[in-house]
Amino acid sequence: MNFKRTLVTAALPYANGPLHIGHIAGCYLPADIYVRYLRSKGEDVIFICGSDEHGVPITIRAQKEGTTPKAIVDKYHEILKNAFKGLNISFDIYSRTTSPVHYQTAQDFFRTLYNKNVFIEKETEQFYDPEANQFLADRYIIGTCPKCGFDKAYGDQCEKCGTSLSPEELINPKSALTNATPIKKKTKNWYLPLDKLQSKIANFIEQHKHWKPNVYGQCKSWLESSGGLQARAMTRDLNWGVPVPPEIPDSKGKVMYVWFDAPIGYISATKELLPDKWQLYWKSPETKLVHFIGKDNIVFHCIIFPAMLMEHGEYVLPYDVPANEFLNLEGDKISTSRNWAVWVDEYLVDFPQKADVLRYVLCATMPETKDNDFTWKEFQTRNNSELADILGNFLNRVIVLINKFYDGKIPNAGTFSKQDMLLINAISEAPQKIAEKIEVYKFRDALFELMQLARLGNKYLADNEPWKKIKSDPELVNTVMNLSAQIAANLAILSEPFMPDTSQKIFKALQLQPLKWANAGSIHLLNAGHIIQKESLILFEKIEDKVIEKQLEKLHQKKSEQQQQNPLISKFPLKTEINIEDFDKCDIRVGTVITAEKVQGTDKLMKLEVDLGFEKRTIVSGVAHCLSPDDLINKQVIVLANLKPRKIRGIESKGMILYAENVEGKLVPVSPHNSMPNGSVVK
Ligand code: B3M
Ligand code: ZN
Repeated sequence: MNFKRTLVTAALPYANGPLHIGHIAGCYLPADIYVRYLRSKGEDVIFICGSDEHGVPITIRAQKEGTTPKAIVDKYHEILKNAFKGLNISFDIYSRTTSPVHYQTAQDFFRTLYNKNVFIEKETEQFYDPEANQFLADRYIIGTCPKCGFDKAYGDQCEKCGTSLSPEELINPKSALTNATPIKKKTKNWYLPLDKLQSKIANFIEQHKHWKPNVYGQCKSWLESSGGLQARAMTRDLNWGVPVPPEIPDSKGKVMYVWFDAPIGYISATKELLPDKWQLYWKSPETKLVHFIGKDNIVFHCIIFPAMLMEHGEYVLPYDVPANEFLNLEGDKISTSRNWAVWVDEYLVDFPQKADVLRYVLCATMPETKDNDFTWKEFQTRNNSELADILGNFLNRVIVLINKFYDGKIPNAGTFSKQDMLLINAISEAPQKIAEKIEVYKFRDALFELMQLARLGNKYLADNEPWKKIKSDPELVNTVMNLSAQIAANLAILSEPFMPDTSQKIFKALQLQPLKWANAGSIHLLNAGHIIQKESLILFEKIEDKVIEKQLEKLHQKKSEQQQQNPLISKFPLKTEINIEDFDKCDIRVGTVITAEKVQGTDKLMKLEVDLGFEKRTIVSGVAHCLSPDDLINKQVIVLANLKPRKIRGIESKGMILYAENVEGKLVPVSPHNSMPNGSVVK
């Protein structure tokens, strides 16, 4: 395929929270490196992004903070935009899906599909809040989780045990809006019949075998999942979203499903950027459309959005969808709700002028083929022993030595030795080596190749020791310093996609106008006699241990603050870690309560007789204020059987029965899920 231009999109982040390093490594940084590289090559490329401002989580956040969805998205749109800017993510436009252009574009799109009879209309019963007079999204229904008993589970998921739920499964469901008991009410919605489009989509996927294996594999498994693709509702009964075009019958109160309007946001943003030329990018087969996303967005970009585009008929389809896996943090999954994250806006405050360090480290640890881990220790090591010791050190030596030996003037190169020729060859090959990797989205390898050039430069200086030979062999030193300066200029060009600030600083130190990719590979970028900057060039300062320790402290402190907000954790703080050996010392068994009676003259004590299979035991439990003997008699319980016997109110208690306790102090005996022989061990 011969493409004339590239349209690069990066997933539109939800405007309901700030950006963390996982977002950057997963999607925005690879996209930015790719785009900067294409720009440097002089290709026709545009880079599109914006805030995704619809969806139920935004309305929930608004409700929690006692404000409007509009106020939430306004706030986070600015935060997101500034974070991207601070990291030099070079979108040509960072738009938003509440823009008028977007409403119009999304409505036109919907209208076209509607008029082409693409949708099927379906009437279903949905939960409805009779007090608020509105339908309730699954997230808006709160009740008790049937799996774990958590009483604030959402209609789509229990955040306590992670089970995904449907609102029907909740025990005692209530509306999050008014606390009313929801009723079922009929409603009509428009569905995209993915089932009917299955073979068309399968065909499309088959034509894209070049996709990264993780992406292609996920698509295949969706297509092959039992029953194949299912029709999906593209509208919702909500009051936050792009309204379904009003002329469509029964459209009142309906908005588009957020995953319908969001990808259309790519088109709207292009329109906003290029009101006269946007069609060139979206409606020409000569456009290479590339979506950068995280792995949780694959189905939407590889199946649903292409299906929408195909059915619409006027637009190009994605050529590639290079999705990354997830980045973890210090061995644990990044989580907004647990505040386990490194937030970009905070990083930019704590590490001013160090956007490139984060870009470098995130690129080097990018989760390209599998999940990967970010640690602050590695951040420090990569900064100190790679950026500072290799790249920074080489460039500073070049600047300092040229000033010292030649008063800042680039010397003439003399005749080249065999080693020089090898070096010249390596310089000429470097741009292609890096380019090849970038073009197949292997950004870590590309970065490695870039650093190889700096390593080579360092080695060249170390081997030739110009600081020793300047008197004895000035001829040789002239050549060495000329070529070293040429490497520096090459590094300025080739580092630009990865570390744009650094690239600029090198150009400035060399007193060169920025050059482009096509210039790289040459050893004639700096003419003899050209004058460079006088001052030394400190590109990267070492990061000290205490700086890293502070970040780690901050991370753990935030997490524990978050946990403290959980009433159970503040009432019962987590105990210190134990070994499996510690646990193994406990002999825990299943038993059945035979008799139970309150101990006379006490409020809390209950005397129980428990059958452990091999013997019967008397055990005293402090539960009489919560439980009656009938709650226990004939019930199976769990007993800590090797607890040293102790006398309680004159009764010898041999062991301890295990109970679960909640914040209010309510106690419930723990028992095996299914009946088990008495004496069975718990481990
Ligand atoms: N806002 C999901 C996400 O941030 C979503 C991406 C939309 S891309 C069109 O995971
Ligand atoms: Zn649960």
